[in-house]
Amino acid sequence: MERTFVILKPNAVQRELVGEIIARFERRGIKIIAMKMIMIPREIAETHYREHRGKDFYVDLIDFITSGPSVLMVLESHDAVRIVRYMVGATDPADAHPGSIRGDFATSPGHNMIHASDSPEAAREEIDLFFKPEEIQEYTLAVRPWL
Ligand code: 3AN
Repeated sequence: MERTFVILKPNAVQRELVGEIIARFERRGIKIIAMKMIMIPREIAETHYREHRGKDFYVDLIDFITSGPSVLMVLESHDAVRIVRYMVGATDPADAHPGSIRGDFATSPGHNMIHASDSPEAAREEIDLFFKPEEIQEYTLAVRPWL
């Protein structure tokens, strides 16, 4: 089993697409093991997006991700990182396939709806940045005990 970290960005909340996006993960058979809605503090956003510091979209990115509540999740499945990244689609929604979350709901790279970790190492780091260990639930799904 592998874990990945997802942010439903402020525009997902504003456009009332949170349930729609979560349902896609549930239907796929991916287990939600942590979830919360928070205003991401600026300092945490700057740590999370540190690799983009200095790029022309950096300030807009930090302003946007801290502009309203986001929904944060830890998801678990076989190959969670690759499966969720594929469901999310390309960074630029113009390149994201229809059927992917960005391909169905987003048009702008700056407001592309959702973040998902790009490697298991990044997932571990991001989960540690955003969640306390006690906020993560270890449980078995009664109907799908293999998950
Ligand atoms: P991804 O979220 O697909 O892993 P990254 O890590 O390259 O993409 O970029 C992180 C975030 O920075 C993106 N989700 C997007 O919000 C923003 N971003 C990336 N590239 C651009 C761009 N060219 N213009 C505006 N925002 C961008």
